[in-house]
Amino acid sequence: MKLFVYETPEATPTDYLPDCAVVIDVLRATTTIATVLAAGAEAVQAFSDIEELMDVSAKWETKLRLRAGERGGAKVEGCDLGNSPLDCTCELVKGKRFFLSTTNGTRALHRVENSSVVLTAAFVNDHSVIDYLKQEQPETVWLVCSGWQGSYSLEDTACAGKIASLLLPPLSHKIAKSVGNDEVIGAIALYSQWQDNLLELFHLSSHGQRLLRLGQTEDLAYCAQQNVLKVIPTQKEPSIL
Ligand code: 3SL
Repeated sequence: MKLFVYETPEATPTDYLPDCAVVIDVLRATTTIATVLAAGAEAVQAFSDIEELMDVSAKWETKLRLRAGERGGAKVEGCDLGNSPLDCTCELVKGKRFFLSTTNGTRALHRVENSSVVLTAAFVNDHSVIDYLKQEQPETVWLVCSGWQGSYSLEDTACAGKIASLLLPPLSHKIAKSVGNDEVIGAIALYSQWQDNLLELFHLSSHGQRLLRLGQTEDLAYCAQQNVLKVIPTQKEPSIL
């Protein structure tokens, strides 16, 4: 397996795709996706564009759908929900299609949707994704961080670092063949530094600060949990997990 970390979707190559792309948006899109699927949703359908979400979901029976839209951290008017995983209870989502559009996470998914296998990961389901990768051993794996509007985000890169550190043997020149780019080493270093204090890292991060200003303190604590959901969100057709 050769592992690459991309710190933003924009940093991914445009002339080829990997055998497996893992999209990461810890705060909060991929945490929400894992939560919704673990709670029994029929599927998550992701959109970059809110208008397209509204048009496609309009063809769905009202009681069998939920529309979730977030921009700048806040709920989009006209949607049933924003992007808080804490709203996604079994009672609400079970059996429904979850139509989702967020600022960065759904855009990152769109970027790699034609890869042979597309998964999403967050800290809440990290071990499920790691176990899948260990078992399937795809030849090339991209860990694609969603970042924030083209810039780096600490929480996504830390999650990529955890996945990389548990997939690779201890770092030394002997594993250079498995390390696709220097970002892999940087991500592992970030995770190693903060692994026992992820919540503090989230409070320090720019998007964590944005969510705190919006009163989403409990969301940060939820998203900082590790390995609490046994779910591997896997794309079934482009943008549908
Ligand atoms: O950017 C995104 O895709 C969202 O996850 C951002 S938020 O956490 O919902 O504000």
